[in-house]
Amino acid sequence: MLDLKTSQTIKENAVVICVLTKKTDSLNRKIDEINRLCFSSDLNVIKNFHQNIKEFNKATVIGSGKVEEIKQFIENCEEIIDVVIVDYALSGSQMKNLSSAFKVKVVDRVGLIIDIFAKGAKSNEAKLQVKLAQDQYLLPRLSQLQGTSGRFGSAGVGMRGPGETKLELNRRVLENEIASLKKQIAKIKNQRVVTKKDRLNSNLPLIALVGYTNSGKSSLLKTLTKEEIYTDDKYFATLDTLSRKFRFTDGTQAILTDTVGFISDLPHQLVDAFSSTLEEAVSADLILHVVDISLQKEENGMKEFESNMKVTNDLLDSLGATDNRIVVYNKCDLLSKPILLKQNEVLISTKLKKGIDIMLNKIKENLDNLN
Ligand SMILES: Nc1nc2c(ncn2[C@@H]2O[C@H](COP(=O)(O)OP(=O)(O)OP(=O)(O)O)[C@@H](O)[C@H]2O)c(=O)[nH]1
Ligand SMILES: [Mg+2]
Repeated sequence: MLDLKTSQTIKENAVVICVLTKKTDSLNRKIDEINRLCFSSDLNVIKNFHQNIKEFNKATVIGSGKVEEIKQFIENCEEIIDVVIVDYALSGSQMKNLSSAFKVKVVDRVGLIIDIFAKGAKSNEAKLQVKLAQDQYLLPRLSQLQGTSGRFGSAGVGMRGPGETKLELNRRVLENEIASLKKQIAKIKNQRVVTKKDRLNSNLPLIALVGYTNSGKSSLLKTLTKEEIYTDDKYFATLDTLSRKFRFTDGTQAILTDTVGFISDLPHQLVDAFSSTLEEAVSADLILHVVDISLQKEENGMKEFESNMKVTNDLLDSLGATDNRIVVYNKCDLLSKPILLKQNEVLISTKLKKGIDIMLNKIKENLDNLN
């Protein structure tokens, strides 16, 4: 069995199954994204399989022929396959059935994303939030997953970090822990409200950097504040809300807040668990919606950056965020053609430090209009 303590240095081999359920699902985009999630979780993808689901199989999601094909591949593969990643939200019994068929552990999209969060959580608050998400993910699956951990077990990835010993727990203990975690998170949230009031007393406007994961939010904060801020070409590099004061050239100041990135089908357990963090970001006076404009590949009538924007806007709307938003198209250094901009849009490159002054003028103008 993989030693979880050293799992950051050992790469597990994975087989990926991409499940397409809607006509509008774009295969290449979905495969790209799930592979990037695997990369962000230090998995080594050996092979990708996919299936268009027409008749939904309740027991295994994918059809029995596909299960057999993948089983054969795993058995005959030269590499030892440690895990099968299914790009779909599986129930506990579906996970168990697939795991028994493949004889390796099976992890779904939700488990994989929670796992990336578990590995990246640094602050006490982020750790508590991830633990809550893990517990809420595990609770409805507990009875199926109990006793199945280990080499051929269902759980593994998705259960690292704070919650890795959970399978020994019973339902009652887990429920108590969930209640206690919620209390602890609420307490931190209250402390934050006080801190925020202090800020509001100082009358500084709050600007939140929001957007799809890997769009360049932290890079922009780094460029603006000239501070050492962690950025990485991996999904979910940032898990903690980070706020910094910023001074405009006329001497006025604002508070800039960087936060966790969005992704399509962001697990609801994570949205719930991180709600206090997200609320803080979305209660800002102005939202800078950072977009990776280099994602120009078009499928099913929509460019990738456009569908990422839709995911972000939908989540912002559902969280009740202000519609005072400026769209910051980042990574323009990777664009081969110029693009037309609307009134509330700017084009920048944090890499080449291009367009930053124009963006700052737009932000200043927007904030001045709020007063
Ligand atoms: N070419 C290019 N790359 C950029 C630019 N801005 C950021 N990047 C790269 O994009 C990757 C993601 O940047 P981050 O700033 O970590 O993105 P983020 O939005 O904070 O991502 P998460 O925290 O994971 O949600 C990094 O590898 C950056 O170096 C840019 O203007 N041009
Ligand atoms: Mg970041």
